[in-house]
Amino acid sequence: MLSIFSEKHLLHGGLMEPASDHWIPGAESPERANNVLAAIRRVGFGDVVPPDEFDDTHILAVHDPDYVRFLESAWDEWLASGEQGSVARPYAFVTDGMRGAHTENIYGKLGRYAFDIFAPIVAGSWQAIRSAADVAMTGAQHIVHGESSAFAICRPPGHHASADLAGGYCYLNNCAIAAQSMIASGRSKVAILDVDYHHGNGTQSIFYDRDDVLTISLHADPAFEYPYYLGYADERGAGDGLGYNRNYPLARGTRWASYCDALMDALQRIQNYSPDAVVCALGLDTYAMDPTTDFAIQSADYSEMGKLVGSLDAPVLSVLEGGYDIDSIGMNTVNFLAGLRSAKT
Ligand code: SP5
Ligand code: ZN
Repeated sequence: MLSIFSEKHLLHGGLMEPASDHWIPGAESPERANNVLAAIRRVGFGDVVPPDEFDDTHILAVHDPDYVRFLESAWDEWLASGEQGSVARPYAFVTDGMRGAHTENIYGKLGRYAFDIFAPIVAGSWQAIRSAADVAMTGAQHIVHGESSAFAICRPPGHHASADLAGGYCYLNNCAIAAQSMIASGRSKVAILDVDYHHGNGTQSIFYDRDDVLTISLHADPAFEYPYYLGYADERGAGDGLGYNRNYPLARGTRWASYCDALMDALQRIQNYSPDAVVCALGLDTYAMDPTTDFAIQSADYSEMGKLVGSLDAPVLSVLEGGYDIDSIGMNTVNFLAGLRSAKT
């Protein structure tokens, strides 16, 4: 199976994040993608290639053009405003009844285009963000050209990013961009299966009123876990999209047995949809030892997970999302991909 990787992800790094009364190293670190790449090389899993460069067409089909231009210019605008330091981070956000569109202040814009404080911008962020979208689109093109599987090593991740909001370490929605590029290449139906520990709120929002992209997410119940405000079972889509979104909120401490039951139900729904292609938002933060989450999936379970996803009667593009146990993210990713590949051959 071909993997796509861009060194430019390194330009988005050195970040810290708040933990109660102090700052800690950001969980979404460059080491994550580096360790995934190293594991793929170590086991000789397949070729790794750099991304092709695409224009903005598919990005602008799922994101607000003003938002995309803001991400691109935010660092320069922040510097031009006279700020000093290495990180631009929002802290004031637009809520109902407030007017988001009017401010010209850089912090006003940072907050207008984010829903939390976990998507800061540093000097090289845009280059990494934009390259991750190219990584995803390159993977999508391999699927369109007839490959049965491919793996996009995207960093930063994307599934929390909506049409015009960054958050949860995400800026551009790599999975949504990949799915959109497949649609633009003539696939009439694409399914996105999100197995990250957190609800794929951005992906859900982007496709909520569409029936050409089925969105399904298995995740920790937002009643107790981030992102709290979306990801409940009664969110089923709207308008043309009614019936084309499905959420599987799962309990704290979920183990493979019950995860597998939910996954089989999700896979049956995808099979009933008979998509031309599947995009799997591959978060490894369901892992039992992940320092930031509370599920109990074991390393060997990822092989089974990959086999089940690979049993779908459609090609599968896997796209890296979360996963914060640095020592095991590589092994767990390779286990998933090897399981998937074994089902495809
Ligand atoms: C792509 C992805 O997996 N994003 C995850 C973003 C989750 N961010 C949550 C931040 C939580 C901050 N830590 C709170 C500690 C409470 N004990
Ligand atoms: Zn996650």
